[in-house]
Amino acid sequence: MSKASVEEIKLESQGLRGVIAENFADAALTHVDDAENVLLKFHGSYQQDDRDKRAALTKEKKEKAWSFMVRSKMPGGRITAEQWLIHHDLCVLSEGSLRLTNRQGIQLHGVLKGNLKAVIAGICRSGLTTMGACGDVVRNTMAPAAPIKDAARADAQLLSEELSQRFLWRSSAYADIWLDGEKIDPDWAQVEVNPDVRARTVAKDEKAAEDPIYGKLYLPRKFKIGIAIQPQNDVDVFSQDLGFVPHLVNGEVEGYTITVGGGFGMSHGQLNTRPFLAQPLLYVKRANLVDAAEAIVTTQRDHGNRTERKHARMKYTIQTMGIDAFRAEVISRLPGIETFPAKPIPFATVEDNLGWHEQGDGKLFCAVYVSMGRITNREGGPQYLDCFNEIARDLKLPFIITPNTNVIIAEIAPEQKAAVEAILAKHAVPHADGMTATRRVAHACVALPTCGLSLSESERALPGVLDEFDSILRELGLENDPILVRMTGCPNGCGRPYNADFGFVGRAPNKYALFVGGSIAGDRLAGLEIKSVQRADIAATIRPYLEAYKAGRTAGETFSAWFGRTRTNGEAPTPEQFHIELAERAERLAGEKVTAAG
Ligand code: SRM
Ligand code: SF4
Repeated sequence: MSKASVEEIKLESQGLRGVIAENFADAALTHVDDAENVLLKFHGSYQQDDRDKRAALTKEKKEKAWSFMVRSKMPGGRITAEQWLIHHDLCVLSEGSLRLTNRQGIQLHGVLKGNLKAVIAGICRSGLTTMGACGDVVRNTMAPAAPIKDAARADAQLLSEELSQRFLWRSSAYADIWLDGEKIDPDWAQVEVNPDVRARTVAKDEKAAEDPIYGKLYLPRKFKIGIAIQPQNDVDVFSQDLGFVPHLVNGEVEGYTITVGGGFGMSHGQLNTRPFLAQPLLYVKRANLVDAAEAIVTTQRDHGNRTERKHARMKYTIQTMGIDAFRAEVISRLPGIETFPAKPIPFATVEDNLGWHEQGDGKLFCAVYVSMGRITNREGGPQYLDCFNEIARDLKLPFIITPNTNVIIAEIAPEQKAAVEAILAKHAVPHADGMTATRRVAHACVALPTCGLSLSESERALPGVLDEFDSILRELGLENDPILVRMTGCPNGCGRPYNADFGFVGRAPNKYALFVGGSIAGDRLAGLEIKSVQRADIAATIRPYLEAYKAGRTAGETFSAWFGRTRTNGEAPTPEQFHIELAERAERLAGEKVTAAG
């Protein structure tokens, strides 16, 4: 019998139920089969194996070291002290650390099959959820991290909660499998949108019924939403399937510009796959925004490619339909709702506001740098696990996970500042002030040893690469210049490398494709500069770029602006530039000219 496709698995799953419960009830099974693994993603978990052990186990003809990754969702990265403490305590049922994600979620790795139910139930009882953290549905909604009390930020956070609520999948399978049927709505699913919406979307017992938004087939592929407030693009809004940017009139949010079609996954050498930045679609008044989001999600549901998963993201749907036809389709799904042309949305940076800041209501927040988003106690280094545990336990302060995988400690009364500082110092948590601007904003995806798709190291490699960057930057006096470096272990692009100044994309062990020429504002794609750089050659490879920048920049010019001015004429890379390195392309073009002339 041929292997069922993902579409068939979804269709036959009875509301994403499958036989997950039976699989987990059978203690003799060490892992689940492919179909159950597909469904498990919608519940917020991935089956993985320890790749550090894989080769030795294979050699000994032993089974892989199976375990599960569990991903918690929290719109805008908001997590209370109690919820943090619950995640902290759940670490004992995992490999022992928490991994902050660059979509403001939290992952636990290495959860054994027998512990998965307890971990998911624990997260749900904390008031958060893992439902829809992965799978072909709307994922965790991102929102600006900084808890500054102003109208735009308050509304962006509320919107992220409304969107999360609207796009939760509806089936009792989740409660039945993980919570023994108990209904637990996460805190943010209690937000009232309006009575009609609430009545339609609140969790119901719909055992085999069709999901009101997703139908029986759910979406063709994952779907990501982010909200950004100018000029800070911390959520990397142009990398999202669907982005929102608020506009204020008389100090109140009047409406949002909507962007669509961002997405970063590609495959090395497969010319029909590539990253895209989102493009403007419409401007919509605030009251109609969640409905507009639903019109876009259902357009993708109905027009997305369901035969080729590599072409199923909304970025390809828009390329196939054309942005004008896509817009017309969305508008046709919004009868009676007025839409307007998108407004300009210039941004300045994707950075977090690291360090201490005022919230604007008399309280303070402190954004703490977390190396590679890994909350662990490092031998001879920062004791992140103990530090945040103590702050949550003793000071009861809420946290916010940032899109650059750092932690904001929020709602700090001025008289608590010294206590926070003391706990950070006691646990050797570094202050971002002494760091290069590059280190402050750099990010790597998880990759080895847990990610089944990684081709090279990323989280474990970037700190060393940053040491090399740091030493060149300090030597050249560029330590305060914002130069965006990102790394991923494979071309799927989880570390968002394709809009960085320098993006390292894993090809093979110790080998990276080098993309150069994105932008610190996240609004320009980088092109493939060198197909394969050995890990050991990275420092020598980047040095000439930094030297040329130092020599050629005008006063105050960022690396991104300099590269655009001198190397690409400010133009985005052509589609083929994601696959063919610049030198090779230049040669080929020169060859074509010779042929044409001859
Ligand atoms: Fe991702 C798959 C980790 C953000 C694009 N991503 C994966 C998996 C689940 C591997 C797998 O499918 O077996 C990784 C689990 C590794 C592990 O061991 O933990 C994984 N992705 C991550 C995280 C944890 C990286 C991080 O360092 O933070 C991020 C989780 C965010 C979250 O909380 O939901 C994460 N992934 C991203 C992003 C960035 C973003 O969303 O802002 C992208 C690029 C944007 C995009 O989606 O286009 C991204 N991940 C992918 C893709 C490529 C999708 C595509 O369109 O081709 C895959 C592979 C896939 O879906 O087939 C993937
Ligand atoms: Fe894994 Fe690749 Fe994503 Fe990194 S980019 S986490 S290696 S899928």
